[in-house]
Amino acid sequence: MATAYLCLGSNLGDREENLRRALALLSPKVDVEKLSAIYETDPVGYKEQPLFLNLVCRIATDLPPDELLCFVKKIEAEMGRIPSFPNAPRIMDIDILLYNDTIMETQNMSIPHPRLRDRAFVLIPLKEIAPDLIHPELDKTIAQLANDVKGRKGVRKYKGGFDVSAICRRSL
Ligand code: PH2
Ligand code: MG
Ligand code: MG
Repeated sequence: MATAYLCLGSNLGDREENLRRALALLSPKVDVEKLSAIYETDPVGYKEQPLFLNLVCRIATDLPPDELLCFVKKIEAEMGRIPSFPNAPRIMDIDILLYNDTIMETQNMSIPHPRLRDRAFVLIPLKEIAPDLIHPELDKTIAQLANDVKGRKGVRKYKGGFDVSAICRRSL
């Protein structure tokens, strides 16, 4: 079994329901072990689009990285995501942040996620569930990276949110 971390994001349609549905679709191939809170976040990159809801989860899986990527892409497509320009609004985006201590780069994916280090909307939720985790390339903890990242004001705890215990028994 491998341990990996995923970031989920949605800024179209019923964002909360989209997160809930994506988490449900991840099992049974992926065991969602731990979930952050949901955060409402200012769009990064292309700014003229709705606010995102983001969360991060820790998963256990037997899928190797390339199969995990195929699996999450399939969920995005099943949920109605239409391929568009980079950073475009989306019903669902599922990014693989970390996979064990793996450092790898292929045509389709890089692990750790190359923009993890710059993104407050990833680092702040990730710090909530894995503050002491070491980024295998940067040799810094997630807490250190989250405390130093720019744009922290653009990441706010979301007031709504579903009962995570229904999805994940070991969540916060
Ligand atoms: N995803 C992006 C680009 N910008 N901004 C926020 N706040 N949240 C995201 O999930 C996000 C983004 C590309 O995947
Ligand atoms: Mg993304
Ligand atoms: Mg993506």
